[in-house]
Amino acid sequence: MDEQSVRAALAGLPLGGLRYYAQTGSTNDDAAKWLASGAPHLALVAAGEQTAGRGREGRTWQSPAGTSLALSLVLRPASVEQQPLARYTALGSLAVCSALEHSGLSARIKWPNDVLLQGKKVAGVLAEAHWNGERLEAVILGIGINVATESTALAEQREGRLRFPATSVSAAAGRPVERSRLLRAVVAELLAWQARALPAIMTAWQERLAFLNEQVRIETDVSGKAASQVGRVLGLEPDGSLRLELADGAVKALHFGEIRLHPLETDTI
Ligand code: BT5
Repeated sequence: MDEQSVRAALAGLPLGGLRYYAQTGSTNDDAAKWLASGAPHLALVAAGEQTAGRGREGRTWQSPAGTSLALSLVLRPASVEQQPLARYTALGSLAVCSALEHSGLSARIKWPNDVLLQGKKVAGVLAEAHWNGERLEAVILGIGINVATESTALAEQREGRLRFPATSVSAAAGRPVERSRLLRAVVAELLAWQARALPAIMTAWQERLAFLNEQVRIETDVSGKAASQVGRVLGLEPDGSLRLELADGAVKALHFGEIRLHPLETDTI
């Protein structure tokens, strides 16, 4: 995948602009720099490899060369629009799910931001808000996808141990999947989903929610104080919080933040 093939793959899509790097630190950082110099709505940064890819809360994300997709889309909200930040993360996961569904794969969203195929993480989403005082200037929506089968072994090698079992699109599909085709499908879906209204996004998110009606372990780490609890996933609140039924029957809404979710049977780190 080079600049020419990326531009050809994305031809005709109504992007605000496109920058491609064969290798970069982090496409979210590139998009932030672009934003500072006036990146338009729907400006896209894509890279063939990231050397300093970022996950949530200071964690790292591996995008090994030749095997994965790394992209970041700039979304500038209309000035009157006040939407929960969760919406943007949902856009990213939904776009990946829809693109995979076109290839006959059934993806699920592990709340809040992971895309799973066959119960394993295939993609991660990092939505970062950029404020101008009180005003939300833009959200940079970053997506990393494991495409080739080697991507997960390479990621594991570099990370040590992954926080959650990982897979790739090619491994789940049982055949090699071309990165530029998947890139086009994901970007086309991103453009479609970002134009949809909040209720449609929330419904689609809930329909793809992993572990619905299943028991999960929730780990929180608030100011260095770790806690763990078990509950059954009931669904989503209108603002994208996760509705959970605890062992004593109490129903609790979990907000975005320092939360980790694991299914009980594959409890990992
Ligand atoms: C995420 O964070 O899953 C969000 C990842 C977002 C990456 C994209 S790539 C384009 C854009 N530019 C960036 O710099 N970032 C975005 P989180 O839920 O915090 O998961 C991070 C954890 O996933 C790490 O601690 C690792 O254990 C694990 N991990 C790292 N690389 C992985 C990979 N390739 N596949 C599966 N798991 C991985």
